[in-house]
Amino acid sequence: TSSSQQKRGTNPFYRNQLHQNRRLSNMASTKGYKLLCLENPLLDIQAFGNDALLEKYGLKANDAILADPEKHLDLYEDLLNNYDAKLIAGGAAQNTARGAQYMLPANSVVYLGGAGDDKYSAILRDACKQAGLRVEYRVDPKIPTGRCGVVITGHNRSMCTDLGAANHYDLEHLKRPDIWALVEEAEAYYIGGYHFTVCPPAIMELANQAASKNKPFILSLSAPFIPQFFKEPLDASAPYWDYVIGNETEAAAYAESHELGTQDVKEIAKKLANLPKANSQRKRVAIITQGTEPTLVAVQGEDVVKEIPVHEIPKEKINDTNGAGDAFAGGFCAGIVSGKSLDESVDMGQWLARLSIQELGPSYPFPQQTY
Ligand code: 26A
Repeated sequence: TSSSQQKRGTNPFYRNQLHQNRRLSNMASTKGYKLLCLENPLLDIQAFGNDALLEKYGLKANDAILADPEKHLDLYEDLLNNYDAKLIAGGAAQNTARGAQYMLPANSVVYLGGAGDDKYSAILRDACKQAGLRVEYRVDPKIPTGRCGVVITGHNRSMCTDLGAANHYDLEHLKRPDIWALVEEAEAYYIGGYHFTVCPPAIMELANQAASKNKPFILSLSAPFIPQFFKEPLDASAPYWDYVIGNETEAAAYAESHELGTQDVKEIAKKLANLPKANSQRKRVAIITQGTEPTLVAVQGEDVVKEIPVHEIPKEKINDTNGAGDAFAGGFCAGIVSGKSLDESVDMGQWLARLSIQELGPSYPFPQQTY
C-alpha cells in the first residue's frame, strides 16, 4: 500500500482523481438547489374583513403597502382579536419558492431573507420544511419577524406589511461563504421585487452573478408601488432581467412611472421585453398575468405578443386569490429551471395558481398533486 500511496501522491492521474473526488463530495452538500430565491419572509395574519375595517386603517380593497407606524400597527392585533385571523406562511417570493419546490424534485429550491428568532419565524421554518424548501434566514436576534396583515373582502385582498427583521437583510449574509456557495451552485435566480425596499445591493450581486455565468435572472415586479416609488433601484436591475413577471396593474404602474405613453398591456409587455440588456446570450421575456384573462408573453425582438389562456376554475371553488401571482411565478420558475419551453413554463405557472386559489392564503394543496 505504501507504494500505491506514493503513486497517488506523485502520479498526476491519481492526483486529479483525488481532487475530483474531493470536489464531488464538496458538491454533494449544496448540489441540487437549482433555484435560489431572495426576498422578505413574512408571516401573514389573514382574515376575512369588511369595508369598515379597511376604512379604519385607510386601506384600499386591493393593494399592497408598507405599514405606516403611525397608522397601521394596531391592525395586526385587531385582525387576531376581532376577525379570527389565521397565521399563514407568506412573503411573496417565499410563496413562490415553496411553489416551485412543490413542482420540482426534492432539494431543488433554496430561499434567502431576513427573519427574527421568535414564534413567527418558527412557524415559517416549519411551513417551509414541510414544503421541502431549504431556507437560509439572516437571523436578527433583536428584531421580530416581519408580518403582513391581509384583509380579504370578496375577491380583493389588502396587504399591509411591517417588515421587521426582513428589512435587515444584508450583503454580509449573502457573502457568507456557506451562503455564497449556494449562490454559485444555483442555476437560476428569482427575486421578489418587494426586496427593492430592503437591499438592492444583494439583488445586484445576484444579477451580476447571473449575467456573468449566463444563468437566468427572473424578477417579479411584485406590486404597483415598486415601479412607482422604487424606480431607481428597479431600473438599475433592468438590464439583467431575463424574465420579468408582473400583473396588469403592476404593468400599468410601470408604464406610468416610466412615461411609456401607453396603457395597452401588450405594448407595455413589448417595451419591457425590449429594454437594453446586459447578457445578450438570452432574449428577454416579459410575462404579464391578467387574472382570469389570458397571460401575455412578449419576447425581445419579436413583434407578436402571445396570449395564453388561463386554467379555468368554477367561481365557487375559489377560496381566496391571495398568493395567486406568487404561485404563478413558482410554477413558471419550476418550468424554466427544468428546461421546459416558455409555453409549458407559463402553463405550469397557471396550473399552480389554479391550485393555490383553492387554498386559504398563499398555500398549496396537501396531499401533493402532480402536474
Ligand atoms: C415589502 N412588502 C410590502 C412585502 C410584501 C409581501 N412580501 C414581501 N414584501 N407585502 C405583501 N407580501 C406578501 O405577498 C403575498 C401575496 O402575494 C404577503 O406576505 C403574501 O403572502
